[in-house]
Amino acid sequence: MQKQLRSILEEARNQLQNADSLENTEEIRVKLLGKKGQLTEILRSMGSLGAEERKEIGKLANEVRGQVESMLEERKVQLKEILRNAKLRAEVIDVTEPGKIPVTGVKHPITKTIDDMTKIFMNMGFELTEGPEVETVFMNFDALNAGPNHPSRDMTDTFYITENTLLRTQTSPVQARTLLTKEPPLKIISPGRVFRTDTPDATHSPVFHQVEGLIVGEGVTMADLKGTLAEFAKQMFGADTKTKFRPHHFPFTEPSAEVDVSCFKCGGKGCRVCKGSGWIEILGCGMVHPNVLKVGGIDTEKYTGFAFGIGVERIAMLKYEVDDIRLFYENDERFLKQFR
Ligand code: 2NL
Repeated sequence: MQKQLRSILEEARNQLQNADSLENTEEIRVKLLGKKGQLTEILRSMGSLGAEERKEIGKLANEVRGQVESMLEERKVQLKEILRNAKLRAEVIDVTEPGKIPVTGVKHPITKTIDDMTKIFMNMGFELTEGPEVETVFMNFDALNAGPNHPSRDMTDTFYITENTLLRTQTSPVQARTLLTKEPPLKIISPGRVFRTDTPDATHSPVFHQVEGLIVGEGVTMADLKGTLAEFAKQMFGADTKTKFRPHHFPFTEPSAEVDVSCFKCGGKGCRVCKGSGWIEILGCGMVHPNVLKVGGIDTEKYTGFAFGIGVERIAMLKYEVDDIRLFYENDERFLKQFR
């Protein structure tokens, strides 16, 4: 038994040396000193011994227990220190290391242009409205006074899905929907993606973007139209920007006009951007045709309105001096990162 007790001591010493976690030391404690542990087994079998021997073995057993316990305690303290140091080492931060600049994306120039334009109109009190890209022929053409034989309806200009559905060729159907569902006064802006069967080249793309606006109210006049668009031009191209309204024709407005702005690059002297003319065409507009108001059940005696449509790519190409519209859709990083 003495031998056994000494071997417990020996075992404790060896095993504790190799223990590498607090769980490990606990396992060792249980194995040696626990309820079913080796030391306990010895104490239990002491019943068969004589009184003298029992006293001696008992004393030794208590000594062994005491030593094992203090060895356990010692190893635990050591291990705690070791583990703490390892943790600290793993968490070391070199504060002298230069910071890493996170690589972030940039807003696409088309998105940025839409956002800039939309913000200008929203600051004037226009409400943002959106609608479906797949539209009915009715909303895209009939409601907008494009008669049954209007050339824009042609299969060679419009992507038809079925006889009665198509990919919208403008964002005007969003406004036509508003005319049908809401009562004046209306003041809305509808940016979005539009589709035409154009073959891609430097200035054409079958998918492009528009920002359209519509106001309907009592006493809305051409003067409101001119004032609103002149203010937009100043905010978009600079405070010195002049505007020029040229008569034009659209089926959904009467009278209609195209708007030119003085060249923001050369101020009107003539340069590459304005192709020497000093003026740049930026949008189409007009007073809403009574037929369009009537479709929405609006009293044309009481209400008038104006509307406009701006091509986003055209504005972005002018502003950022991009000479090929296709660059906007290729998403070449070398192109995009210039807009940081
Ligand atoms: C252009 C011309 C224009 C409109 C769009 C519009 C919408 C309704 C009623 C009347 Cl609901 N008009 N939109 C009006 C005039 C011109 O766009 O050349 N856009 C690039």
